Amino acid sequence: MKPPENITTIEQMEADNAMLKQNACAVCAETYDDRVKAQSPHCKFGEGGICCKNCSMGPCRITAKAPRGICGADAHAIAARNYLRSVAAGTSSHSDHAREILHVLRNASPEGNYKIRDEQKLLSLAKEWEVPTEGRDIYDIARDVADIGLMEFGKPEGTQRFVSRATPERQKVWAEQGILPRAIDREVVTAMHMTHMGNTADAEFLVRQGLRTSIANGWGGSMLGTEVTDILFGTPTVRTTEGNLGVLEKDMVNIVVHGHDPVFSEMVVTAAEVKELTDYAKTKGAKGINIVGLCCTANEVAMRHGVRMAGNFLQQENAILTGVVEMMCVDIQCIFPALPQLAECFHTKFVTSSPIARIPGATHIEFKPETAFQQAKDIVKMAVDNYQNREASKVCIPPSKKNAVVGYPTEQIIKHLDGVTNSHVDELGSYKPAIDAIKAGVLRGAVAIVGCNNPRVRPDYSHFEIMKELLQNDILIVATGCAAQVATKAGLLNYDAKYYCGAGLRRVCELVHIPPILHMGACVDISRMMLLATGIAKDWGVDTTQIPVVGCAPEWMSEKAVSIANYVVSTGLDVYLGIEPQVSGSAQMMELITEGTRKITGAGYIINTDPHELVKNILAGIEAKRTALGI
Ligand code: CUV
Ligand code: SF4
Repeated sequence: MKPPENITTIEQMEADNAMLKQNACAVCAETYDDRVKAQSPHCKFGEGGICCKNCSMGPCRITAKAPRGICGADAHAIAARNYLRSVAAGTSSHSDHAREILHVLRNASPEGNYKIRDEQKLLSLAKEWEVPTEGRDIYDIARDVADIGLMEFGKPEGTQRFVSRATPERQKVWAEQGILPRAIDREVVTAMHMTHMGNTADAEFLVRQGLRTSIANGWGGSMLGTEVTDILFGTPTVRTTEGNLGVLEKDMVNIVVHGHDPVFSEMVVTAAEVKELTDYAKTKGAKGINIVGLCCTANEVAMRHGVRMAGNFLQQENAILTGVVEMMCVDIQCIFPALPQLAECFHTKFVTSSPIARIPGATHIEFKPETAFQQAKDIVKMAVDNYQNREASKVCIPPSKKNAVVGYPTEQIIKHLDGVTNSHVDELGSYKPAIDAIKAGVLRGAVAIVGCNNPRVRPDYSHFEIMKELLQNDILIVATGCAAQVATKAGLLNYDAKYYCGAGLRRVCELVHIPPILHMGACVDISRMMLLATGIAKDWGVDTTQIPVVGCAPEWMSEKAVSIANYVVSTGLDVYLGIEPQVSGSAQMMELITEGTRKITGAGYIINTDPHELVKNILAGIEAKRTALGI
């Protein structure tokens, strides 16, 4: 049987890229693969994590001849300090993003630009935090909830509130191991302090602080980000959309929203629907305005509005190379500084909006919540005005696009498990049907596939191969971030993907009417995955570390991913990595991240750069968990 039309191949995906590369050559534009060549071979010291520049006696590089830095720090101390700094940066990124959104919630008002869309979620968070709700205005409650959320960043004592959502066993582990996170800022600052010249040189304690700092992300900043985004913009529900560069339209004004913070992209999406602007686009000869997303912003707006997804991380240059993007507007994180220069080879306007992501060559329009809607309308108008500058000779849109079903937060997953006819979503739902299917062996387990794509390996290929093979082996997949978008581009997010599934998984998908890969959102929404695993474990009556559920980041690249991998391990779930963390210059660090953390949290990394081998590792890991559970 040949694959259904809705599923593509890696070769087709690569052919699209090659076509756009030709367009780049035609305008003499440089792209990431040129820079990969220029940067190769990579610096061995950096790769192994054994270059230290934490003080100006250095930089110090560790070799056989020079096994210690000037201060005496060895390879283990240096690699561990660098690693902890990555965790701190990743935690900061997700958490600072969440903090911005909390400020928006704090200032939300019925007359303002931002309103409360999910009152239910706000009320249940208020209840969890013991904020009085009886007879109060919803916006007053929002302000109190936001204030408490903001205190999570800097409160002088206590630990992160959301850790109480973890299994009791997990909370005990964290407390006993001394890794319960205090205020988010405190953990990041402690990490920076510990890694200052002349502080901690014992790798194990740096790894422990990495776990603690990461829990402040997964069970702190990221979880706050997800909750508050749902409150402000609505908890996602299932909807159908499309993905890949074929969503760009030849005869429409194309605007790409790229980045992470929905406070910006939500407003641009809303502005693009304003009749006055779509009419204006028509006066300029376009058929309308086409908003598409890129990177995690794509996930956010697809899940809440069905906005189509242009692609993932390594497709950001490709979007501009199509020659039909009137404007790319970005907020924060994962944005190539190369983009303004590339945009100059075309008519594309490149707009930055955040004071913390300024890029030379960009048009900067600082986005403010108070003036958001007007600013978004101005931005959209600017894109419309740019339509007439498009050069027909430079247009090249790969036709590829696939249908995708998106929008599976935990609330939605429970609802499906309850039976599609039962439309209410409340706390009474349970994961029992999924647990029964796992116990019966119809499903062997579940894997969360997350993270970026990366030219260190054949981009998207690792994701694609791992997904297909896991489906064949009756493993349900949940996906976020750029991984979810590989699934989108490949056609694996639609019901036809059951073509790849083993008999058991196919039966489950048909029974509860889900695609075999569930799109759970953006990278901050990996917090949803932690709650999913926790919900399953609680309903099972075991700890998270016992269930046959693991994480996998086949092509991760960012510091956020390092922080995520750490909080997933802290939650007790093994993490399978297709890219090696930059600590290989220290045998002790390699041991600590693969085995050492098991003694602390019960989980660790399994690293294999060959996707097929990694799948074997995952399957073996899942079967071992099953055996231990006696199923
Ligand atoms: Ni935040 S972190 S490339 S966009 S998943 Fe995509 Fe997701 Fe990695 Fe960035
Ligand atoms: Fe070298 Fe030590 Fe300074 Fe690092 S902290 S640069 S190892 S002297």
